[in-house]
Formats: sequence, structure tokens, C-alpha cells
Amino acid sequence: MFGRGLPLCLAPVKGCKPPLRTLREGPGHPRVLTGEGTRGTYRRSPRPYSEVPTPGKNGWLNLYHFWRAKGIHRLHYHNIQNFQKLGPIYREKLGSIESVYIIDPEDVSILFQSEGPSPERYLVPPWVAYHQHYKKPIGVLFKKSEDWKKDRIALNQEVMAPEAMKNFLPLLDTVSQDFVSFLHRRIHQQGVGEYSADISDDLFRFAFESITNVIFGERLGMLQERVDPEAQRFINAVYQMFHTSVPMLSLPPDLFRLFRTKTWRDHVAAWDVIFSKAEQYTQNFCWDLKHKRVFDNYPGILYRLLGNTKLPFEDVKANITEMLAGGVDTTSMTLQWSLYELSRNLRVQEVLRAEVLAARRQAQGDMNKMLKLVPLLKASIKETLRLHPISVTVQRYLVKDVLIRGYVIPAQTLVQVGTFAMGRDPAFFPKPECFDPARWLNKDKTTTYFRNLGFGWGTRQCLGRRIAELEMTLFLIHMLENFKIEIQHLVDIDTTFNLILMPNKPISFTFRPLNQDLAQA
Ligand code: HCD
Repeated sequence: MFGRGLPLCLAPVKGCKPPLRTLREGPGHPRVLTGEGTRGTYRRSPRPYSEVPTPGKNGWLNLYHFWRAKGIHRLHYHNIQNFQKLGPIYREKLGSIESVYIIDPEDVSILFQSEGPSPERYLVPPWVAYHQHYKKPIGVLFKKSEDWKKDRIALNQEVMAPEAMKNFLPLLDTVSQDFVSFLHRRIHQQGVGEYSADISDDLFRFAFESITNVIFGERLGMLQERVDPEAQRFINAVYQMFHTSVPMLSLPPDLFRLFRTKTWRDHVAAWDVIFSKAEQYTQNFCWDLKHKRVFDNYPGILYRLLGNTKLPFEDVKANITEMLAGGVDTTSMTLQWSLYELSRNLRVQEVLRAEVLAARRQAQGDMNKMLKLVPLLKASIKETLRLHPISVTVQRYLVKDVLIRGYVIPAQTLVQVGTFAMGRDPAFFPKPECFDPARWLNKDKTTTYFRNLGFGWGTRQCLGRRIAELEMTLFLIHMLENFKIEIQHLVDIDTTFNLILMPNKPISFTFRPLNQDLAQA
């Protein structure tokens, strides 16, 4: 029914060939001229919601087709295909929920600019079901209105504010340095002057070591030879939790629970591990705090939140659990995609390395200063998230009726911005198949306006954004300074929807120490 024969895959990166057609062209939807500002295009009287194009009105039938087409792990391509077929706005009912999907940055700006003071996004149903059924405390991920705002403001101060970032910098920097030492050790062990492997497990450990270090101010040693099996259990549980969410996305999770399906049981088991380990880490921290620890420098996010009387202990714990779980697969997968793009675009890799080396020289050991001197490297993270976002859409419930593309979209509607689809659409990113970080440096509004959506937007954007950005920037700095990154086989890696988007198969990289490179030259 879908997927067959459609040019969903992108052209090979090498030649950066222009794709055959833009996504927005489609039957019944003549191409809207780019650049002219699409808002002005609709001067006719507002059209009713019922006229928004839709692939089919029967939600259960849609769901059935979707499943049969093995669509569930290819949700992102289903999205692209709908935009191709129906144009830049459509509505679709999958099971019992209907959403409106948009792709054009101009429309996205209308959506976000009509956002209220406590925006709400789609809540993943199996996650809600688990928390409700087992009466688990919730944090900013699930909270609404004033409850949400109270937590979010307290957390922003400790994880988003620029002063807070200065504090975690050294904590994240040492973890990245250790990752470099870890790779050097592996190179030594392999005995051929380079190291070739799929490093996704190592990246998971890197990400977990990073997030635990900024939260607890303490090293777990995940990058040493012996890995703590309990910590590894947490990492595996987060992956399982994401993975088992997917089949329960479009049917009521209670069905899965009532029938005691394996998916539900595995999902519960995964969350249980997440909660019990997060609880244990937090309790250990509090015990240490009472009994022995003295801090001479920044003690980590948890300490600061506990000292901050605004949040009760229960809320602190709930939010710590969410941050721990949210900080593992997200950054590790994005970094894996960054390494993938850098190894397929060796020229970009060289340019970034040159920027990093020059910044290092100029900053003379001042890391804060160095971070201001690597704009292209930072842009490369945006560029990675454009082609490989973690989140397939960014969603908002409307708080009032909003006019989008001439249609009246009523209050309470769930509107989803197709970030994956937008990132690959030539109407919004010229030569979308080219990995070109420099496109983000062009200050011209028409090339970046409402396009950088990897972390969402506004007050409900990703809470981990600043941690993630800093963690990934430091990682890439150290990797570029130390290794030439290559890929074993130049095949296109596909993306699979595991609730978050991930590579569909292992990627094997080769890391060659740079100094040795110089010696050989
Ligand atoms: C999943 O159709 C697909 O940062 C759905 C729409 C949707 C809603 C919310 C998104 C989710 C998707 C993907 C994972 C996200 C989540 C919001 C936060 C979450 C993007 C796109 C994430 C990974 C943090 C998870 C924290 C948790 C593990 C405690």
C-alpha cells in the first residue's frame, strides 16, 4: 500500500544530486512558490476543518493498512509519503486519535506563536498507562499547566541557564576525554594502529556516564574495562522501554495490559528497572551527602535541586528519573549519526577539525572560550539533527482556534510538525541530501527560520537540550582532535522508528589516531 517504488530514499551523498521532485507537489496541491511567504497566498475566506486533506476517514482502517504495510517502524516515511500525496497540511486518524500534520516553517511559526503559557504535547500512551497503573510520580514530561510550570521553572534554573552550563562543563569534558582514552586503549588492544567496530554500546555507556556525572557529580566508571552490570541493566531498560512503546502507540495500552501481552509485561519490566535504579542512585547520593561527602566545587544537579526548597523531594526524584532515562539513547544515537555523517563527508570532517584545532590554540586552555570559537561544529549538530532527528514530530495541542493555510483548525486539535519530513524536503532545505553544516550559519531568515526543531521550540522544548548540546559538542571536539573517523562500508544506513528514530543496523567505524597519521605522512 505504501513504500513500494516511491523515491523515499535519498540520492547518494557523494554527488549531491538534486532530487526529482519536491515533497510538496502532489495531486490537488499545485506547488506553492517558495520564498514568497505562504501566508499571503490564502486570501480567500477561511475554509472549514473538514476540508483539510485526509487519506481516509476511518481511523481503524487507516491503522490496519498502516500495520499491514509493516509501517509501524517506518512511521517517518509514512509521514513523508502523506505530505507527497496530500500536500503541506493533512489530517490523519490512526486508531482513535486524529492529528493535523504540517511541514512548512511558515505554518510552524503560526503554530508556535499561538502557543499558550504552558504548552502541551502528545503524551505517549503506554508511558501514561504505566505511570497511572503503578501510581508512579511524574515530572515535567507528563505534567500540565501550573504543576508543570512550577517544576519546569525550578529545573530550568539548574539545567538550562547559561550559568548552570558553566558548571557542568568540566563534568562533561572529563567524560569525553575518557572516551578518547578508552578508544586509544582499544586501538592498542587491536594491535593494528587503528580500531574498527560498531561502538553503539560504548556510546550508550558514554551518554549514561555523562548524564550521571552531571546529575550526581560522581563517576560510575562505565568507560573502564569492567562495566558495572547494574548500570548496564539501566541502559538496557531504557532501550527496551522505547522499543516496547512502539506497538502500543496507536491502540489503547489498557488492551495490552488486560490481555497480559508480552509487550505490556516487557514494557512494565523496563520502566520498573528505570524507576528502581533511579531511586537507588538518588538514595545513595542522599546517604553520602549526610554521611561523608564534602564538595569543593560544583556538586551536580541533584544537589542543587535538593537545596532549592521550591521542589518537594518526590518531585525532584520524579524529574531526576526522567532526566536519567532521557539522557541515554538520545545523545548516543545522535552522536552515532554525527560520526556517520563525518565519515561519509571527509571534507566536512577536515574543515571541522581545522576549526577545532584553531579554536584550541586560540583559547589557550579556556574551554568556555573555546566553545565560542566553534560555530561550524555547533552547526554540524543541528545539521545532524536535521537529517536524523530523535523525534519524528514535534506536537502541540492548540489552545485556541488557529488559521493555518486558510483552514480553521479548532482549539484542542493535536497538531504535529513533521520534523523528519521537513528536514529532507528540498523546498525548505536546498539539496537536503547534502550534509552541509554551513547552511545554518547563513543568517538569512529564509534558510533557517523555524527550521531548527531538533529539540522542539519554546517553553516546552527539550529540558535536556543544553546538557545534550554541550555533551555532544565536547565529544566531537575531542574526537576530531584525536582521530580520523572513517566508515567501513559506504552503504546508506536507513532509519527505523523505535519510538525515537535510530539507525536500522549497526554501523562499523574505523578510528585512526591522528598523531600516527602525521608521523606516517
Ligand atoms: C514518538 O507519535 C512518536 O525526548 C509519537 C509522538 C511523540 C511524542 C512525544 C515524543 C516521542 C514521539 C518521541 C520521544 C520524545 C517524546 C517527548 C520526549 C521524548 C521526544 C515523537 C524524549 C526522548 C525524552 C524521553 C524521556 C523519557 C525516557 C523519560
